[in-house]
Amino acid sequence: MKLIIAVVQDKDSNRLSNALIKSNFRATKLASTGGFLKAGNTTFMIGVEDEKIDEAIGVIKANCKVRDQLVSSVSPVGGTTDSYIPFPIEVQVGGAAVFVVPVEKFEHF
Ligand code: 2BA
Ligand code: 2BA
Repeated sequence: MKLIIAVVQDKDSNRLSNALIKSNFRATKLASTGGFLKAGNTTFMIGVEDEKIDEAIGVIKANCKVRDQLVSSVSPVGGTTDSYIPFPIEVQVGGAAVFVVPVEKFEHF
């Protein structure tokens, strides 16, 4: 068995939940926060039998979109650190960051 940990955008989380149920995958959703954007995202923990890993990742891929997002950043004016002006930068937020980790033991009672 493996545990899939998938960080996805909040906008995709309901669609992904429904798709996982439809494909008969069990999952747990955790509210999380991106370290860089400091905005909410959703982390799915999906316990899956080894032979179903690719299918589960396929469901994630099909339901999570890449999006561009503007972030306000600050930069020193004129190279000094005396004054800062905010300016927008665009980052591409991925559809999902997916980790697959081995599960030593799974008990369910
Ligand atoms: P839920 O996903 O809210 O599921 C609550 C209960 O609903 C489940 O109890 C199960 O009896 C039923 N259920 C879930 N998915 C189903 C489906 N596709 N078809 C029919 N019935 C379904 P438990 O199996 O005892 O799970 C309790 C909670 O533990 C789950 O809450 C979920 O948050 C977590 N969980 C269970 N198995 C998991 C797994 N393989 N990976 C990740 N989280 C899991
Ligand atoms: P955030 O940390 O809020 O990052 C959002 C997006 O900002 C990232 O999208 C990336 O395009 C950009 N970004 C992040 N750190 C950056 C940096 N130091 N410099 C420039 N741009 C940066 P994704 O890479 O698709 O990541 C989306 C979310 O997935 C992340 O939200 C984070 O919560 C999670 N994530 C991504 N890689 C991870 C990793 N290696 N470990 C744990 N979580 C990860």
